Amino acid sequence: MSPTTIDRDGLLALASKLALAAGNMARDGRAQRGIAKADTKSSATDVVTEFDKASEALIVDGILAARPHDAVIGEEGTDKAGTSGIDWLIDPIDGTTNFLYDLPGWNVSIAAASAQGTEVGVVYVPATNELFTAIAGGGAYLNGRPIRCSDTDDVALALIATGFSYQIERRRSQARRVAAMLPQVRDLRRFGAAAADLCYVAAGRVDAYFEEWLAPWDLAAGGLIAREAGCHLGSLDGGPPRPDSVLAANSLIHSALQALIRQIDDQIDNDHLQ
Ligand code: 2AM
Ligand code: CA
Repeated sequence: MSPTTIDRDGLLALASKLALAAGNMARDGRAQRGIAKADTKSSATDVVTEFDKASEALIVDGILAARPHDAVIGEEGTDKAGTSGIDWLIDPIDGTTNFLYDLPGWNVSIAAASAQGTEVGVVYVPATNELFTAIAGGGAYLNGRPIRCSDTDDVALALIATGFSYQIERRRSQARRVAAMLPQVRDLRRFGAAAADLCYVAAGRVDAYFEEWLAPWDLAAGGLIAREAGCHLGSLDGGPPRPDSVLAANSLIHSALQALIRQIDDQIDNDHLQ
């Protein structure tokens, strides 16, 4: 079912309130108590802490208290169907490795979507007190001030963020690609949190970001924020962005960067066959 009128301002206010509460809870709890124990998920380096679970519980409880008929999906296991036509996608701590090591950049990412696509997105970065927000068609904001992507028009001068999978074989191919890319761009950055990376493209702090094998909750909020900041979002192989392939860049370099990545990948494939 698709809701007839969507209260986007209300959705954004709720998402912002819960992202701030969950992020501050995790930041303060970590500072006061430390991390007692980290479990692993898809690989030995894919971790989850008590704070990931507590953050998700706080957010899900807050959404369902305010909007009991919405659907809610969260990385740490929430999967609740709804009847309102609004679906929430939550990453309660994006960049958990940063969180584990007490590095900045980890964030709380919350998006609400309808059948038309993502309606609102919020990414809160507690270490820097930054709340990135967007409403579909309404622009992107950082702590209430409008943000725009960069206007760098030359890939050779572009500062590019990327990330690597938790799976060893995937990391091997990602390492080959970035080794070939490094001499052809200004530099690379690996901040370690997909949703924040997308917000940094939105704010012009990097010129582009690409990554593969993400999950839907890594992309939903940050993707809307980047798009609303004037960035072009696509996949590495052309067409719309997908969690398993996303390339966000200012529109001046998007296609050239896509072509460079394709050329590098083709070269790697050729070398492999010889
Ligand atoms: P996480 O911290 O929530 O696990 C790191 O490059 C970024 O990609 C982080 O945002 C991380 O999210 C995400 N990520 C890395 N590998 C992933 C995988 N296999 N599945 C989903 N997300 C992944
Ligand atoms: Ca996570």
